[in-house]
Amino acid sequence: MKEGRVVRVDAKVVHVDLGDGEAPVQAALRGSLFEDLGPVKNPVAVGDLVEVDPEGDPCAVEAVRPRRNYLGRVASSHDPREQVLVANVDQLFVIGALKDPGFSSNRTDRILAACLWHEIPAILVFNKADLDAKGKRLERYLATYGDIPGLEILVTSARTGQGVEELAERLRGRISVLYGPSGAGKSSLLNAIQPDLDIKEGRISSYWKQGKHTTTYSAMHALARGGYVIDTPGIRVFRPYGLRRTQVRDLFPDLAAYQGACQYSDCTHDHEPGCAVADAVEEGRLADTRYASYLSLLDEVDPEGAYDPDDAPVDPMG
Ligand SMILES: Nc1nc2c(ncn2[C@@H]2O[C@H](COP(=O)(O)OP(=O)(O)OP(=O)(O)O)[C@@H](O)[C@H]2O)c(=O)[nH]1
Ligand SMILES: [Mg+2]
Ligand SMILES: [Zn+2]
Repeated sequence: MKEGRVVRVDAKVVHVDLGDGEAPVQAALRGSLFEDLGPVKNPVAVGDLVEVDPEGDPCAVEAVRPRRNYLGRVASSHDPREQVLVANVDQLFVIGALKDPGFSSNRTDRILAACLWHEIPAILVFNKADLDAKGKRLERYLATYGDIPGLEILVTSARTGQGVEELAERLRGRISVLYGPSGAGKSSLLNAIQPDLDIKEGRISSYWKQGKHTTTYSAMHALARGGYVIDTPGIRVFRPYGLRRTQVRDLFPDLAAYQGACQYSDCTHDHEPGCAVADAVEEGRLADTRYASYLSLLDEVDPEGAYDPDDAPVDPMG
């Protein structure tokens, strides 16, 4: 039995790097891995440490080691189970473009909240700085994100190389994920850091100003300076899985800073009188986009009252 790291997951096989300098082996998934999954969709994700039997016929993943962390989300609007996106990572870079495609604060804020929830350090990257020559857009976003406790920000351009060296240094020696919408430049940034990765880059639709979902599966790449980085397909929506209503407010540190000033100590900043968060938004001390993201998430995790992850729907076929 050998231990290895999952670097890619296909429908029927996973690609496992055995750390022997050879190309990853392709291993099948044993049916037993799908037992006892509960409301989780996939037993194995990129970044998982697995045991494989390379002599087996077929070579198969026998076991998945316990994860030190992972990022998950609701699988899709048709599938309420949790989809594990990546496992065992040191940090996640949320890549947004300053222009083409437009920056989505709602999606960004949800990913940042999910990273806090899963205890994965997140760094926010504003890419395509070259398309914001006067820095007007950046200025606006820095006003929103610049003071969020614990949030680091990088400004890059895969086109001009701005900030690329900084990003490369942040990746050195760690296991990182690049995550964000299609067309933001995740693959381009990795190629700018290390051209021999030669990852396929897409184009931006000239009409919709959106990416074309060029990267179609998550893949972990080894970096020449040391460390690994996972390039992921562009996402459309991000719905955190299994959150309770009262947990959401702690995942927005800039809002949480006002908690003690609200009239009710357990204020959800939704409808309560004397809410310091609502006041701060009103007075322009807190970005209305952050508040809107918070309220949308609050609304979604708990449309009807108490939410208990143990009651999460389980796939009847599961
Ligand atoms: N002007 C400019 N264009 C960029 C920059 N970074 C990437 N692009 C362009 O944006 C388009 C999309 O880049 P990709 O790297 O494929 O984007 P992605 O985030 O990997 O997209 P998906 O794989 O679809 O999720 C390509 O045409 C790139 O050339 C940048 O910093 N400035
Ligand atoms: Mg890509
Ligand atoms: Zn409040």
